[in-house]
Amino acid sequence: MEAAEKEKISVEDEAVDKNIFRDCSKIAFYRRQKQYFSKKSTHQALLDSITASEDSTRFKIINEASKVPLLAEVYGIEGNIFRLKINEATPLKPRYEVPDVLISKLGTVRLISCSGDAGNLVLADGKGNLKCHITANPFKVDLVSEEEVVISINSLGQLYFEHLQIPHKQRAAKENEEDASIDTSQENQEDLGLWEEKCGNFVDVKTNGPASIGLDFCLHGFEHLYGIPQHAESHQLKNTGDEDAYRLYNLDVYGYKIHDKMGIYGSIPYLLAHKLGRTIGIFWLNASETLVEINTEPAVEYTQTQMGPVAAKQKVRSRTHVHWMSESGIIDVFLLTGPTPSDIFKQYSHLTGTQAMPPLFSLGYHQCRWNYEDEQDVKAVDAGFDEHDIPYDVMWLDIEHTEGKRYFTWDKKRFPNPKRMQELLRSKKRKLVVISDPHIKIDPDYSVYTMAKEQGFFVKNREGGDFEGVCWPGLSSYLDFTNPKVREWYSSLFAFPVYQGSTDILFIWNDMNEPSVFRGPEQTMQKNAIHHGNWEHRELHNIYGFYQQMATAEGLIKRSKGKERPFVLTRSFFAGSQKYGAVWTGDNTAEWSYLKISIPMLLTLSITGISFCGADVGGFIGNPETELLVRWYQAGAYQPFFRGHATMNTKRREPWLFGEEHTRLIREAIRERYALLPYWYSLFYHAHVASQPVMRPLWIEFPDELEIFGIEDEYMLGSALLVHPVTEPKVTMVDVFLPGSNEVWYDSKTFAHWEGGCTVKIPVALDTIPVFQRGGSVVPMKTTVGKSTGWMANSPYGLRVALSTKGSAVGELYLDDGHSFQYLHQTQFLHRKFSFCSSVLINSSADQRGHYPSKCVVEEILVLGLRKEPSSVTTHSSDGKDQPVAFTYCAKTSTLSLKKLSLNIGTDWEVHIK
Ligand code: NBV
Repeated sequence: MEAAEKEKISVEDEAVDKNIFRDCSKIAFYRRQKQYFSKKSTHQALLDSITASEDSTRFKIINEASKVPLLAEVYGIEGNIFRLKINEATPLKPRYEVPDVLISKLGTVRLISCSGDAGNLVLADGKGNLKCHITANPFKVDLVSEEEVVISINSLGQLYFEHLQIPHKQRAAKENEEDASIDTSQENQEDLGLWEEKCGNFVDVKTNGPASIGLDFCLHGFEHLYGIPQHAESHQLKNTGDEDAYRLYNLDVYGYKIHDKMGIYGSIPYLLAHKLGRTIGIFWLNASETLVEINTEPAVEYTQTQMGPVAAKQKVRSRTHVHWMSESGIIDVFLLTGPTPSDIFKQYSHLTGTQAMPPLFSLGYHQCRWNYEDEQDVKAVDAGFDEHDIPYDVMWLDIEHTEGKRYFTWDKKRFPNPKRMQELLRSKKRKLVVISDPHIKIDPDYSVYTMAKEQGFFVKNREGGDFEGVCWPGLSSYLDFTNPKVREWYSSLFAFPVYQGSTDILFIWNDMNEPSVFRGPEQTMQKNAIHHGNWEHRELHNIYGFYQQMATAEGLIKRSKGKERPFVLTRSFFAGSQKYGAVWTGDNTAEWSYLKISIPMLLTLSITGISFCGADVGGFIGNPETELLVRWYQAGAYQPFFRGHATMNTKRREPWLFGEEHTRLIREAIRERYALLPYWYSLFYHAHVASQPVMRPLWIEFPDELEIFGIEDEYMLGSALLVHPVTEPKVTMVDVFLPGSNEVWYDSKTFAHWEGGCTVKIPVALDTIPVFQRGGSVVPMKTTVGKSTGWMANSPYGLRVALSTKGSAVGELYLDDGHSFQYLHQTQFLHRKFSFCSSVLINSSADQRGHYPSKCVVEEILVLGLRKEPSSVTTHSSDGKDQPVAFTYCAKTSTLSLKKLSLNIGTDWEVHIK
């Protein structure tokens, strides 16, 4: 082990060192904004300066104290989205505007000025769906949708904009006095961190001086807010008060504390709010350090005496104030007006793109450990799965597989023949994932380093040399992924002839890309490091990891000449990362509380676009007790990205090391995952084409049920399955809330059923995973489970039809080759629709464009909730042939079971029950 590594591990064996990481009170721009508001100076919109172009309306805003003009631009965007940009009208130099996140062509909707004068102005889209009322003094915007004020901007007057200035030392004292918006007096300089700011032992020298921005939003009638990952916190956002805030700053926090608002690996500055009848979203497109304060004012009922005689009783709606503050950049905010949760997901993906369609193998089980030691180890672990009849798809290699942490190389002693090892995995229809971090060892004999060095591809320090920081390989430089040329070059490193020892079953894991810099301020890069285009790191810190994953995914696509779908897991992420692959929740701990928090953490990622997300099964740090490990496998089997992982000094924990009974339980959990793969894959297709999250909080499916808006110990997978993982030790009973008073729910194993709208007590043993199928749904499954997804390509399907209270059900199945882009370019896919109505189950096409020569048949059909035993069951094929079918009926559970069928999945047919 090298020195850098030893040091890191010994530091990190301790819990999170709070002294390394900052809270709001230590962040200068937060303190500055707070101080400013106590002075109450306002902004005025100069509405007589208004100009309109094809796609935007512009006007100036003046701060009454500084008199510095700001330029506001208002846009209507297709799909009921409103965009407000505020920048300095004439900045000393350009301010950073986040590129590459918005998908290329945002259709704009022309906003027409309907009425107004210099004091007020109303803009509306042609259809009158969206109106925006601008008040000049003090500046305020009300967003009106369907005649209801939904969001007000700057109603608390927290618009804040530090204009770029000539460095104070060069500035005339007179000028200094004139600017009353910021107290720049000498004694206040250091405390306010205007030109310099301390962070631990570091001094952040700010060439551009203070440049922070802020704005408040009032959400009328909303008390339930969600989003802004990543925090190890509850799904529903909490009130922060005035001295705390959710922090968005990508940091490597080993063993992060739970129920904390500190920033961890990734940031998505996107918040959702939901109330009865409407869901909205605020997307704050800024990649610098960002803080979000949330404060809800509950509804108040005033009595006659308080309000006077006018109204006997008046109710003031609840509202929530959201205050965004960023260290630099511009104000560029998108307001998504819903009104339904489904609309919100479409609106957000219209801006940032949808979830990449994952290759099928990546929805199987992944086996990881830091580290699988050598080829022998890999072989033995791989064989262990077969010996114990446990399906798995992917073997993972952590940093030790490389030659001294030089990515794209292999440790020759441990992995003398990487291709041979991959051929072994290939013969089992399995894959390999290896790690590739963004730091590059400074070593003149390492070709990746020398090539990058020669081309000037590293992030620079203030002095113009390459930035150097310590990470796993020792002293390293960091690739500047913000530069498109660097991305292009980096992606070319994945070409098979360049990446020696790689084959087409090798996929990639990007870690440490916050970026993590040992001994750096808060374990990351200095904010004044310099990127492509001469931008400081502070401007774009939160998007660094996004770019690495983008370049990696492009590399994997390119190596296959555009044919194959990539798989890239990233630790750091930003808005839009969903387009490039999967995200996991980093270094969690093998404790029950971390299993529990994985649910809200994943729900939050899911509703902010990242459907493909997961948490390390078993907990990365420490040794889970056996019961916890089993429960974690059971939960992980029902979470989108399913990978077991453990850190280096932990005991081995392959699924068969805990005695026969526990091996059986883990095998069962993993097999349940594999049996449900057709459903998972169809959900991912839906996320990919229709923007709907795979893992859903209950409020999305039941938006009119106030009592469930805060539930986060259970969730929906798609709209058909409700999962309530057991997350506590020695539990014999769990309380499961089954929503919907008109719904019926079926236990997925026993087929017992309950009416919705109440909490039921479900007895649980160690082999119970509480999963319920919603009446009215059809879930496609596989009837047999193989060694890996590859073995199951042609295996038969089963359909589990759960009838609604009205005796009907619908569902879908999507399938394709599971790995290529042919589904997109050649419409090589099948998208089938199942509907059960009036005792007939129909398999029909859901998308006529698709065609795929599947040999698969539907072998089993289970109908749950069929009240009467049928007298006959016949299949009816599209060529007009009818055939009687043998069936069994269980009166106790009202279940009809059809077996040994042979109905082609891709053709139209019907099953008639009489
Ligand atoms: O590469 C080693 C680990 C990795 O196993 C883990 O999953 C990452 O979250 N990595 C962090 C770096 C070091 C952790 C102490």
